[in-house]
Amino acid sequence: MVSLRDTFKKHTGFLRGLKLSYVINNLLNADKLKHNKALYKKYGVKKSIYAPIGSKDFGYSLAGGIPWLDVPGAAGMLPHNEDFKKFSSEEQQQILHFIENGFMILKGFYKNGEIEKLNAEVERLLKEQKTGFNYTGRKIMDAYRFSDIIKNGFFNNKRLLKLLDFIMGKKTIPFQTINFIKGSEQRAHSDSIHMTTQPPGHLIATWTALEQVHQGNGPLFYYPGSHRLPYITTQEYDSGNSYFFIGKNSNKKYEDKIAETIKEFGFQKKYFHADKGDVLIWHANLIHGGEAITQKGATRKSMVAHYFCEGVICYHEISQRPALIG
Ligand SMILES: O=C(O)CCC(=O)C(=O)O
Repeated sequence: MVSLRDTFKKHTGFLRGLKLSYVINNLLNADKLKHNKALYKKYGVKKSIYAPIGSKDFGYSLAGGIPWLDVPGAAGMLPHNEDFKKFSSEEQQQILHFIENGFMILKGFYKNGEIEKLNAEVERLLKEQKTGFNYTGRKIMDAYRFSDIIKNGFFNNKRLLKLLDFIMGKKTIPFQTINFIKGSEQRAHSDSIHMTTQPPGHLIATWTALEQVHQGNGPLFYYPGSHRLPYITTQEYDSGNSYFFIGKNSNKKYEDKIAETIKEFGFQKKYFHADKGDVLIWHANLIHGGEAITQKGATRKSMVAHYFCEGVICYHEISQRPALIG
């Protein structure tokens, strides 16, 4: 007999393409959208907070300002900034590196013992079926919801949040975590198409190595300097979106567009060959992805965390959904 769960699974592809399913989900999560009432007013968006939303609703407006470190000349101002002076000289160098390249690396940010605790937590949550892999088969979403160690030790880590708030020049809001056991093998993309803000660029992400990462187990890759490209939205490629539907191949076409852009600008691919406990922080618009796994059966335990900023509209440009926050 076909179970309800199987029927749902069979149709999730269709439901994910139907804007109405998100509207229903938005209504069911009204509490996580209520902050948008004031924000829509602030940014002049004249639509319901439950309705689909996308870059078309804003035009190309930068009203509200771009992040302070994206403003030309930011690097020259930093040495005079009192809060900047409080970071260690290694962190200061990395912040300057972030401005220029769109990413920074914090070697040994976490101790081995902390990482071992985190790995044990993820294993326990999987074993107890408190969490599992999402539809991609690779991503464990929001494990922090079931574990104080993941939430307080990593996602909301005070030292990390202080740094992120400084980089963004605004208070950051922890949004989601993604744990990987194997490499993602995800094509090159920028997070700004998946987690979008108005004004643009108010998202930041951290990537933590939970074991050693080398060329064989599908390292994270990235293109230094690509964060300076204009933000690519569904208006810059043929998304196939219509009034009722999200284009069936919108994500693939987006990734094709990014592949073309990398070629056109000649960006150089780099890999993050990390040690356990190293953290890489990337800019909302840095192009990155997961390299192919060439060592059969190799694991690549890692955790990504995404942070939005307070006071901006947060949404998902590909699926045209407002972000549920809280
Ligand atoms: O960890 C990876 O392989 C890539 C992760 C990624 O691209 C993302 O979370 O945006």
